[in-house]
Amino acid sequence: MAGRFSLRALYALLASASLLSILCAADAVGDLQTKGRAAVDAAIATSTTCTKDKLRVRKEWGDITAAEKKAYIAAVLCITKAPSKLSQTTYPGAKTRYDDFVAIHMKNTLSIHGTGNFLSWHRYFTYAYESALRTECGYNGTQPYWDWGRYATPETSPMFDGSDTSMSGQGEKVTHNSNGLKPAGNGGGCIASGPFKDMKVNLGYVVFFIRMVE
Ligand SMILES: [Cu+2]
Repeated sequence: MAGRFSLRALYALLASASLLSILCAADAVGDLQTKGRAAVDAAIATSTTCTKDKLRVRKEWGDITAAEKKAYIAAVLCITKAPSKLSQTTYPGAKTRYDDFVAIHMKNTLSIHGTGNFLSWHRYFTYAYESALRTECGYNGTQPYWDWGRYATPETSPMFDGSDTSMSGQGEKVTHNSNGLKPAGNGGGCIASGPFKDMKVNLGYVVFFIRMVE
């Protein structure tokens, strides 16, 4: 029995190590994208409404140029400064156009998470945000994504290295007790580097909203 268990454990270990090596050696997201592209091209070939010029190909942050990163960052900074378009009666906390997206997500949190429409809702939400960057902030690119499996150390990755082509650096080290949402520790302070270090956040933790309806 013990011998059988050991063999099983060894097999499981080898299988997971093998899967891990596949995921690490190949870019799993890139691979999926490459394989899916043939299906997209086939659909475009037979469609009169879905044409190649409308195709938006999203790329991983590490795969886009410094100029593309800066164009995206400029568009996000633009949307954080543009005024809200939502009803101030219904959404008094939304001050900027960026806040509009946060507010809509907060208001719908209980019906779009842990539900069957999770993927479709967030897919459309991402499309709407990407479209707002393009039509309201002059952005010509697509919404970049983060393939977090590529980077063993986030702090040195192109996404979070704190450079002017990153989304931010590490937060300041602040010794704090648990507030019920984040554990006690030495971190979690304001972002001190990168293009968004001075970004003002107008809407807070969704946990307060959840507590209100409980
Ligand atoms: Cu969500």
